[in-house]
Parts: sequence; C-alpha cells; structure tokens
Amino acid sequence: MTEFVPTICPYCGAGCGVLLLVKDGKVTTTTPWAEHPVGEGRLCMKGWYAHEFIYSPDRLTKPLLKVGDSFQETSWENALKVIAEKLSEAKAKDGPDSLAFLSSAKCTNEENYLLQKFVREVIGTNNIDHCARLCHASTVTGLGTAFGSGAMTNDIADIPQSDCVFVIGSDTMSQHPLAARRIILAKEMGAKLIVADPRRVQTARFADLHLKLRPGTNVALLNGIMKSILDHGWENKAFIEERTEGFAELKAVLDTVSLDEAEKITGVPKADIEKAAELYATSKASCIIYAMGITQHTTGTNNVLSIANLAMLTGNIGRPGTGVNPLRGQNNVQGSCDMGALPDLLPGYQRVTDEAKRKKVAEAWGLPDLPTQPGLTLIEIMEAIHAGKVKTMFIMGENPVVSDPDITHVEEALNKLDFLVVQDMFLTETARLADVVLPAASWAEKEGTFTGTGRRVQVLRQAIAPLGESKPDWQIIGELARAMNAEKGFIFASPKEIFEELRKVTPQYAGMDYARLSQPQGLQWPCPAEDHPGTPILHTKQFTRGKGKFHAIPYQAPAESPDAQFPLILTTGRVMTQWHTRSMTGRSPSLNAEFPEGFVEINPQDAKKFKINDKGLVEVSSRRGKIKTRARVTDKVVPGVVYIPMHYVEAAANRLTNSRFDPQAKIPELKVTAVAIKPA
Ligand SMILES: Nc1nc2c(c(=O)[nH]1)N[C@H]1C(S)=C(S)[C@@H](COP(=O)(O)OP(=O)(O)OC[C@H]3O[C@@H](n4cnc5c(=O)[nH]c(N)nc54)[C@H](O)[C@@H]3O)O[C@H]1N2
Ligand SMILES: Nc1nc2c(c(=O)[nH]1)N[C@H]1C(S)=C(S)[C@@H](COP(=O)(O)OP(=O)(O)OC[C@H]3O[C@@H](n4cnc5c(=O)[nH]c(N)nc54)[C@H](O)[C@@H]3O)O[C@H]1N2
Ligand code: SF4
Ligand SMILES: [Mo]
Repeated sequence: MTEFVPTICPYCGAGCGVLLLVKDGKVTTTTPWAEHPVGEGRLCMKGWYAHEFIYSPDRLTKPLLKVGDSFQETSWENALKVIAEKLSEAKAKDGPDSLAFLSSAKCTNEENYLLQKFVREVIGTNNIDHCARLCHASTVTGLGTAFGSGAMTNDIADIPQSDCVFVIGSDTMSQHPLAARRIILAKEMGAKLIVADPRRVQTARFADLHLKLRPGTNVALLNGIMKSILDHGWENKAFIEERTEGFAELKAVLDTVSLDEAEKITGVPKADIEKAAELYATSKASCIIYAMGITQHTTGTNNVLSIANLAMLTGNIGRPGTGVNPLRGQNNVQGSCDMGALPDLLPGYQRVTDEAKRKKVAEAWGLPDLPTQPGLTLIEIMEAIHAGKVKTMFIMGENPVVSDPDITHVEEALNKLDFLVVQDMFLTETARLADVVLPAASWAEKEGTFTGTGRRVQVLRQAIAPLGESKPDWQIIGELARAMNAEKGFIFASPKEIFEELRKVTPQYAGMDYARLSQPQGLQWPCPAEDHPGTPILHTKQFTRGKGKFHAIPYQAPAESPDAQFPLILTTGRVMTQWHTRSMTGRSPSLNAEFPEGFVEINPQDAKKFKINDKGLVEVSSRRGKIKTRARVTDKVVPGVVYIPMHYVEAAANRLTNSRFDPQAKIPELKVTAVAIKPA
C-alpha cells in the first residue's frame, strides 16, 4: 500500500509542510506539501532528505541500562522501574531541587507540556530548561520587556510585503532557507536589503548594504543607526508619542553617541551606518530579521532591546512588511517556550512567581499549589552539579556534551551526577554518559503539534509505527509518571487529549483544537477563542503590554576581548546541511556528504600573519581548551575574526567557547571567544 502523509519538517522553525511517501509501512521519500503556506511547495535540502535518518542502523530500539562501563538491553518495565526508584529516592534524600530536567525543542508541544507538568507536579521543582537558553532566551526577556510578548511579531510569509529588510546576525540562507527565499522575493519586488554580519553570508551577496561589524558590537551599531535617524529627523514622532513610553531615556543615551565612535567600535564605516539609517527609516515598511548574531551574547537582552528601540523609533511595527522578527531555530523551540519548559515560566509565559496565575494552573491540575521559586537555567544546572547541589538529571532530546559552551566543564558535571537518564533516538555523546537510555520514536512515528517561528501551530501526523521498541516521548513520560504513582494527571490515550488539556492552561492556545489546526496553514497564536481566526501580526493597535517601552542601552564590550595571548575573535555558527550535534544529519548520507568534517574560516591577512595554509591542519585554542581542525582561508570572514561551525564533536567549537552569560536571559556568549591559532 502507498500513501502520502502530510506532516511537518523536523529540522528548523520555518516549519515547512512535507508529504511523507509511505510504501508498505516504510517512509521512502519526503516531498514538499504544495498547499503549505511557508514552503509553498518548496523545501531546502534538509527537508528533502528529512526521512533518511529514520532508518539509520544506529537507532535505539530498546531501553539500555549501564552495567559497569557498558550498556545492556533491558525491558521497558525494568528501565522505568529503575528510573522511578532513583528519582523518588533522590527526591526524598536531597529534595526536589536536587533534580534537574532538560526538555526538547525537537519534541512536540504535547511532550514538552507533559514533561514540565511531570517536573512541577511529580518531582516538585522548577528545574526545567531547554536549548532556548542557548538560543532565543534573550528574545524572550528582551521583547517580553519592550513589547510584552517575546515572539516574532510578523511571519515569514509577510516578508515580501516589506520595502526594506534589515537582516542582522542571521545566516538566513543556510539556517532558514525558506525564509531567505522570501527575503529574495522582497528584493526582487524592489525592497532594499541591509545585512549586518561579520561574515559574507549568502544573503549579503544580494544586499544593497553589507555592514561587516565586529562580533559583539551590535549595540554600538544600532545606537549609531538610531543616532543618525534622530540627527536627520527621520524618527516617527506620532508613533513615539501615541504608542510608546521611555523615549526620553533612550534619547539621553543617544545624545552621548557619536558616529565616529560607532565606526571605531564596530569597524563599519560611518557613511554605511548613515546609509543603513536612511534605508531603514525612510522606507514605507521596514522589517528586522535577526537570530543568533544578536542573541548569543553577554549583552543578548540589551541587543534585543536595541532592536526593539529601532523598530519603535521609526514606527515599524504592527503593520504588514514591518516588525521585529527573531527567527526561531529548532522546529518546536517556539512551542517548548510556549509550553513552559522554562524554569521561571508556566505554560503561556505565566510566571511561577505570580501567585494568582500559578494557583490557576495548579487548580487545573487538581493541586493546591506548584513550586513557587524559579528553577535553574541550563548553564546554572551545570554549575549546581559542580557545587554538589544537583545530583540527578533527566535529559530528553538534547545533546549538551556537544552543544553547551565549555563542554569540558559539562562532561565533568555529567560524570559527577549520581544518576543520569537520557531519552533520545540515538546513543549520542550525552547518552553515553547516562545510567539509563530510553529509545524515543522519531517525528515520523508520532502525532502532536509543532509551533514554528511566526507562532504557527501545526499538526504533526504519524506516518509509520515506532521502530523496534522505541516509543513516542509523550507515552514514555506518561508511563514514568504512572510508575511514580502519579496516575491522575498522566493518563492520555493520544496527544490530542493532551492538547485538550494544555489549551485550558495556555491562554494563547485556548481557541485551538486538532480539527482547526489540521488546515494546511495551522493557526497563529494568540488564538484565545474557538471563533478567533488566529493572529498573523502582533501589536497592531497596541502592544501586548499596552505601550511599547524604549530602553536606554549603552554599548558594553563582550566578556572576552582579544589580547596578546588570544589575539583573534572566534565566532561560531552552522552550515546548511548539518544540524547542531549531527545526531540526525550525520546519519543522513545525502546531508552529511557536503560538510562531513569541521573547519575554521580565517581571513587571508590573518592566515599570513599566523602562517596558516588553506586546508592545512591547525590548532585553535582558548582559555578553556584547544582543538585541531582544518583551515579554510577565505575573505568571507573579516580580519581579526575566525569562524567555526558548531557541529563536529571531534573539532568541537564548544571546547573553546565561554559559558559567561547575559545576566537577565542567562544565555551564554557563544558568538565571541578570544582564541589563538597556529599550524598543528
Ligand atoms: N542547517 C542548519 N539550520 C539551522 C540549524 C542548524 O544547526 N543547521 N539550527 C537552527 C537553530 S536552533 C537556530 S537557533 C538557527 C540559527 O540561525 P542563525 O542565527 O542564522 O545561525 P548562526 O550561524 O548561529 O549565526 C548567524 C550569524 O551571526 C553572525 N554573527 C556572529 N557574531 C555576530 C555579531 O556579534 N553580530 C551580528 N550581527 N552577527 C554576528 C555569524 O557570522 C552568522 O552568520 O538556525 C536553525 N537552522
Ligand atoms: N558554539 C555554539 N554552540 C551552540 C550554538 C552556536 O551557535 N554555537 N547554538 C546553540 C543553539 S541555538 C541550540 S538550539 C543548541 C542545540 O543544541 P541541542 O538541542 O543539544 O542539539 P541537537 O543536536 O539538535 O540535539 C537534539 C537531540 O534530540 C534528539 N531528538 C530528535 N528528535 C527527537 C525526539 O522526537 N525525541 C527525543 N527524545 N529526542 C529527539 C536528537 O537525536 C539529538 O540528539 O546548540 C547551541 N550550541
Ligand atoms: S527551511 Fe527549515 S522547515 Fe523548511 S525544509 Fe528547510 S529545514 Fe525544513
Ligand atoms: Mo537554536
């Protein structure tokens, strides 16, 4: 029998629709879903080959138990019994806060909802976090404070309506190719394109203006642009007056800014800063698109606040073709945040410290109350393990041994734990350190919903049965809760039943149900009632918080600056055909072929200075460690900056990176590390 199953690409937050061709119970091909509003009948390479890793011989098909130094297969019953006993013991002995959990932006809303419920209700702690901490935590705090909502204000489909697209710190063509397509469409329709990135990313080739700023100098650039806007009187006075507050504070900081100083800090010529100001401020509808080049800094929240300042200063928000658009990375990182897989927020961004809201969620779960103190964030969890405060950990669908900053420190932490459980499709570098490994079913083997960037909630449909004895994560969490005697709130026959519960405690999802979500375009939150059409554009008449709030943000240097010992700035990122720690793309032959191994990009001037040859083996070192990798001598990077993609464990960028974090969002500075380089 042959059938096409419409579902969602498992890779990035663009959330393109795919059709899985299933023949005799096996997925044989992935094709684009023509009616889908994001992909519009197109996919990037990752989408086309999204089914390949499903049948990797490395798939985990049975639970594993560590005996001595090796793993032995065990039954589900035994694995869950061991875990339930260990978690209960740890809770009784050292208290609920001695346990910590990582949820997964690769898993569905239903799975994230259920895990955070398990952690808060059954364990009794708020120690739950996930990779959003490494990603858009600063967006959630920054846009939350400025606008009242930490999500993309417009939508990928909206980009072509723009007259000026300002891309800052996003390698869109590689990382969100189907969003890049809309940027190119906008450009073809006459829009101006500005790209601010230290590297000549592919979108920069199409740009009217490429601002090659030094990593970590975003605020200096944005303040320079805003200063120039005020100098020319290009600000939108009516918008500032009617819709915002705090302009005087911003202006006071901008009064101290000079474009010469901005040029000195950023390395971007003053004339280009002024040109960017003119293009952005004088176009009818300008949008900002940003990603990790903005967020992954010790000043991440301030960077995001500066972006919000720029949009409000010119009134570029709340209309088609405008907006502040953080491109969310993982397929369901928007949803994992919406579902409260965060230490300080319950589903729907309701603070755990807000007694009325917390009690309402508790009541819906049939409980008197929930833990009241915010839990630990991802980096803080690692610190707490070193300090002997966290002793037990449960990781669902993340691979921190490759993806966290300063992985030497992370490995040491995970090795120090009394007990570690990892739930994944593969025996990842992190899973190898676990005491119990649970085999998770893949995206093609389960049902649920994903929320893409643009706040679009869509249905993931099951195409095939779970491989071997693997199980969907929602089933595993339910079974574990029941093994810990938490019968009541954890018996669900399907993800649809979980969704019916979660929409009761997540105000933005209240009006959604599977029937409504099953249309190709899904629904964009907020969708507060069953007759509400969803919300493509936020903040149209007023901001979620009422008035938009300007913030006074002076420039602050990154945590590490180059010096005599470590004279270069390392910035890190990705390539088009690999996904993070390669657990999936590394097992997809078509995707792994293009960039099978790591490299470091270095400018020809620096290569000469440090005696580095193209394709030669080099050693890159930082204050935390060193790696060996191959050089790519290229003027794609500016002098003084080297670039390493984060994917390769054998030449791991995160051996070098710094875990120092932004004080508000607690996101680490993955984009700026002082390093040295020499031939190996
Ligand atoms: N192929 C592929 N696609 C992915 C992913 C993947 O692993 N592989 N991951 C997904 C995820 S989770 C995410 S979060 C997104 C990330 O998507 P992006 O943020 O677009 O990707 P990055 O490569 O991390 O970084 C973006 C750019 O920031 C630039 N940059 C570095 N420092 C600075 C700075 O200080 N200022 C500015 N303005 N720019 C700077 C880098 O040169 C880089 O080009 O991609 C998603 N899509
Ligand atoms: N140096 C540097 N480091 C970075 C970044 C950077 O730019 N530079 N970017 C950071 C960012 S933005 C992010 S988002 C993180 C990503 O960091 P991680 O989330 O740790 O990276 P992934 O490789 O995507 O890990 C996801 C894991 O989930 C598993 N998985 C997939 N589907 C399922 C499922 O359905 N169920 C279960 N149980 N498991 C599943 C995969 O096999 C994989 O092991 O990396 C961060 N690290
Ligand atoms: S753009 Fe993202 S969602 Fe679309 S096909 Fe590529 S990886 Fe999948
Ligand atoms: Mo991310």
